[in-house]
Amino acid sequence: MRTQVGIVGAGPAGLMLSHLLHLLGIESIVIENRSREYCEARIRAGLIEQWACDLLRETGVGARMQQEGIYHEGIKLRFGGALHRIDFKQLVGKGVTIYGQQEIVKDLIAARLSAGTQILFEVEDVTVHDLDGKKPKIRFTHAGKEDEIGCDFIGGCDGFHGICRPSIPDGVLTAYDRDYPFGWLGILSESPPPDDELIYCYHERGFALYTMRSPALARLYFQCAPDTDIENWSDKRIWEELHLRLGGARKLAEGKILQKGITPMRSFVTEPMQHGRLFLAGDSAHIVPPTGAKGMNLAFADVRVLSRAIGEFYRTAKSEPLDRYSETVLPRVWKAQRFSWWMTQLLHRFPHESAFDRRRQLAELDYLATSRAAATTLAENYTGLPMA
Ligand code: RFL
Ligand code: PHB
Repeated sequence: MRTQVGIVGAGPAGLMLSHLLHLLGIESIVIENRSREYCEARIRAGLIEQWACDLLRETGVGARMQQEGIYHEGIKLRFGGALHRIDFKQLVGKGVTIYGQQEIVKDLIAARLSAGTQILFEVEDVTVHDLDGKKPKIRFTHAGKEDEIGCDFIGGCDGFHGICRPSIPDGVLTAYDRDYPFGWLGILSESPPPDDELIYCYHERGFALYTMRSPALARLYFQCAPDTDIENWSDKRIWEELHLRLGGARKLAEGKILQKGITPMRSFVTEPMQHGRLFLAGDSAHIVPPTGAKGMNLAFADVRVLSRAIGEFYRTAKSEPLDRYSETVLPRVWKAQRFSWWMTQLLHRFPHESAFDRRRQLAELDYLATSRAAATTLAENYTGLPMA
């Protein structure tokens, strides 16, 4: 098989890269080690920054998001027994949209397939080769047969546990990371969300987040120990914990728990995000803790830059924008890292914190609730910094 850009991974990064390249008249093939059903059912992100909604709409894959997404003009912070609203609209004139990542994945897969792009699901034994030369290759097994894609460029969009980043020779990449001493236990419940906006809850028992997927589907998370075994959390125990953390601010309707899981919390960046003709995008190059809701948005920001740089290469034969890919995207990556870390340290309980640390967190929350300058900083970052 031969194509212009071989893409490893059919998550938001890989699918959006293929989509944007198609709009520039550039061919790609996407390979994915999971099944289509698995990719379309994997529950993850929910919150999309305004520029990313515009990108989906402007590139013709936003129709269902426009219909079914829930637009939010603010969020609520809960601490000290009260709710405090941060009004994004008033502060920065922007908002965010709640629309499940798996719905975006469904919309992107449908668009790719209807345009005739090949997506090979359930591939195995993926390896990448000749990254330093002009004709890199991807080898894999599909339907029991060994196969190879010869291409001009490889999009390494295979997430944090993928094979692309580890295929870059030793000594090229520098990793910057931080693990957090907690995880999030998340559920999807057939029940109305407690509020029509997201509530970020600071609580003695640990952080909780109340979000949603629709007026009848709540998505609820709470901070848990990093080694928590989901088997030890019966539905009854989960609801008890959620009631305790919401602490009477809102009535929390219980419903059937459709899905539950634990998310580890990590900050990670690799620099550079490229080697030869392999370009990393999305979670394969960086991970943020979900508190700032930035991961999928960053994946879209990366591939927006990468697709344009590849477009420029085919249009003018200039490789300079591709050479500068990491340099171009990393400032945004690091600002999202900073914001995600800041939201995380502000709202969670840490094992070795002191009474001083708790007082400092409360003072910062109070500052956010009472200072227009502080709230504007939160609103500007949360709704998405301007795109270059
Ligand atoms: P993905 O989504 O992990 O996709 C990578 C794809 O590559 C496949 N793959 C391979 N394919 C072929 N060969 C191999 N060897 C392969 N190895 C892996 C995988 O099966 C997969 O299909 O990475 P991508 O595309 O970079 O997208 C990143 C986002 O998924 C991630 O950043 C977000 O989900 C993060 N995130 C959030 N981001 C937001 O922007 N807003 C949010 O509100 C938000 N909330 C969240 C989140 C992530 C969460 N969890 C579960 C980690 C909430 C949670 C709880
Ligand atoms: C979600 O809706 O899943 C979501 C929203 C905001 C976050 C994290 C997750 O910060």
